[in-house]
Amino acid sequence: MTMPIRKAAQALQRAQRIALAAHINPDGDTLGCILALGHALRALGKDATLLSADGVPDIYGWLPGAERIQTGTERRDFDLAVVCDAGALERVGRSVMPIVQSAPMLLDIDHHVTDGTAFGQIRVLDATAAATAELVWKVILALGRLTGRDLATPDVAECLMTALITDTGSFRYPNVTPDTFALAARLRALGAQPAVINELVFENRSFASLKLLGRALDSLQTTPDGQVAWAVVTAADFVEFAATDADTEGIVNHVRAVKTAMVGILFREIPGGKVRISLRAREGADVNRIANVFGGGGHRLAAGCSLEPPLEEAVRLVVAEASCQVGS
Ligand SMILES: [Mn+2]
Repeated sequence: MTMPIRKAAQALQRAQRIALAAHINPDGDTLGCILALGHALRALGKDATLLSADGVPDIYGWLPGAERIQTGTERRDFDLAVVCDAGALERVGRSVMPIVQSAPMLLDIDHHVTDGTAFGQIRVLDATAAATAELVWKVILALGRLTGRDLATPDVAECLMTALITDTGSFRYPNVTPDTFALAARLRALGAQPAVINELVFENRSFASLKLLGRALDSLQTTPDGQVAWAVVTAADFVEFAATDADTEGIVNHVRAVKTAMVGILFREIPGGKVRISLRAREGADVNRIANVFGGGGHRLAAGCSLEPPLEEAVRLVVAEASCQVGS
């Protein structure tokens, strides 16, 4: 057991009132992590408050305990706050920030590369973990050893398996390690069912999201050498299907799937707002560098930025920068 994991488990054991916070635009990893910790803490008779400033997206509404997640609370009596998968403290969101900051002790559990944005008195950080769930699992095991309780329940397993599946693209991304599969095997043995989770998360889409996917693919274009592929969702598309930006989740992966594409880009013209841009790269390209040019950021293989309208100008600028960077 590493030092930070022991310290984290001790802090959880000592605390009675604990706030657990997800990041904004919550994904399966951040939600799976706070829910798994919540189950473990409740099993120990502790008062666990689960917070997600942006609520719970429909595709995660079935997760055990998801109905208990709150967007905020007036309470400021927590003796410990835990933030999972956030990258930076601000990413808990404006409504949750004062709650987390009111706690005398803060625990940061994360697999994001945190150059200067790590926070809290206790930090369980490991950039080699495919999902923050791998670290939360170790903390839960350590807490179980400290308290003499078996906290590895089927509910914990289902939440953490969902985190692994969503953060690894169903074990398809380069972040997957032997440790990821070892944990997946443990969770499967505890009853988590990857087939069911995959169906609930990936085949549980809104009508609008599939119509938007159709519109986006219809707009698909590439540079003459095929190395940069892009697609657009217009403000008119959003209005026609009464869709929100959340309905465009995952479309960019279809854009990057073009055989010749090193970089895939999805442009969304948000009605009355900015043009939001998601970028995905294949191994060998770096979309973080492209996003940085426009004031955005992310990782080498996945990044984002936003530009002022008009859409056509945003497309022209970003595609030009991308094709310049991939050398086409
Ligand atoms: Mn994550």
